[in-house]
Amino acid sequence: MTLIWSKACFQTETIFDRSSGGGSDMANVAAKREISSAESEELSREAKRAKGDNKNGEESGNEPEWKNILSTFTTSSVLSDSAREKIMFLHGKIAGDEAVVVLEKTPIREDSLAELFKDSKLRLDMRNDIYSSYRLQAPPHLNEIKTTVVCPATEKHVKKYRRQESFLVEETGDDYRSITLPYVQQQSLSLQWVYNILEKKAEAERVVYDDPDPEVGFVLLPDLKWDQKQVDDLYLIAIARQKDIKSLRDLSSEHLPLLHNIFHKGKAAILERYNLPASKLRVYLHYQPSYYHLHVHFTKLGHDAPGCGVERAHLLADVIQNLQADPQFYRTRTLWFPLRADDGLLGRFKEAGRL
Ligand code: M7G
Repeated sequence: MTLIWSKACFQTETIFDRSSGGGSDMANVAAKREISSAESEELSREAKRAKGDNKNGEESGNEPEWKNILSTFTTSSVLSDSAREKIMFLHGKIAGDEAVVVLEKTPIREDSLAELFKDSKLRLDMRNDIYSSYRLQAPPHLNEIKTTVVCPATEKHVKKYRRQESFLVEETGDDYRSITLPYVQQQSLSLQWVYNILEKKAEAERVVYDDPDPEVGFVLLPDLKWDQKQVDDLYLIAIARQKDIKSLRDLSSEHLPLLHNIFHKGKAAILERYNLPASKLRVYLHYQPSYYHLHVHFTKLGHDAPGCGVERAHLLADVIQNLQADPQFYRTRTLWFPLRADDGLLGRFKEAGRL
C-alpha cells in the first residue's frame, strides 16, 4: 500500500527549481531559441543556484518557486532512456553551461485517485466487446515530471548517464592501491554537495536524522533520486561525518562503531518517520561508488533502485559481519564491480593488463 505523509514533509523535496509548465515545457527541451543577455544572466544565476547555492526556492517560507530554468535548455543528445521506466537522460546546455537533465514520470499516487478520476478528461481510443482503451488527461499537478538538473555538468557526469556496455572488473587489494586509488585521487566527482549537506548549507530542511558526533555521526536524508511522494520507492542516504573514508576499501574494524550507528539509528529514524520497519529495508554501500565519501543507501525492499544489484551493492549487515570476522577484510580481499566501457578506470585496468 502507498503511504503518504504530511504536506510539510514533501514540500521540502525540490532542490532544483521546476517549471510550472510541467510536461509540455519538458517536451520542448529540444527547441532552441535565442536569449537576450539579461535573460542569459538570470538563467546563469538560476543555473548556479541549481548547481549548489543550495536554496530550494522556499526562502520565503511559502511554496517553492516555479521558475523555468529549462526554457532555454538545448538538447545535444539523449544519453539514455527507458520507455518501461519512463525516464530520459539528456545532455545539452543551459545558458551556455553544459547540463545533464533527467526527466522521470512520477508514479500514480493512491491518495490522488479520487481527484484523478473526478477532474480528468477521458478520450476513447478503441472499444471491442468488453475491452476499451482510453487516453486520460490528468490535471497538470497530478501529471508532474520529476526533473533533475546537473549544471554545470562535467564530462564525468555526462559519461555517468550515457548508456554503455559494462564489464565486470576483478580488483585485488594491490590493484586497488596501484590502479584504483591513484585514479580516484585524480578523477573523482566533486564532493561539494556532500559538504554542503554536512555543514547545513544545503538540503537542511530535508534532513530526517542528524547525529552530530564527529566520529560515529551521520546525516540521513532523502536521496536526490527520490521525490518523496510515496514510500513505495523510498530512497535515503546516510552520509558519514568523518571525511577521510573514501569507500568500502578504507573500512576496517575501527569503523565498526560508525557502521553500527548508521545501521541502527538509520533504521530507527526511518521507522519513526515513514513507519517502515527494518524488515522492509535494503541497506547497502556501493563499490565502486560515484562519490568517494562514505555513505550508505537505504532503499525499500521491492523497489528496484538503480545500483542495487549484486555486482555493485554490499549489504551493510554483511560488511559489519565481515569486518568483525576480519578487521582488514575490505583492504585485502578481491572485490568485483562493473565499469562502463568509457570509464577511465576501465582503461587503467586494461593498461595494467588486468582485463
Ligand atoms: P553513489 O554510490 O556514490 O553513486 O551514491 P550512484 O550515484 O552511482 O549511486 C551517491 C548517492 O547520492 C546516489 O544515490 C545519488 O542519487 C545521491 N546524490 C547525489 N547527489 C549529487 C545528491 C545531492 O545533491 N543530494 C542528495 N540528497 N543526494 C544526492
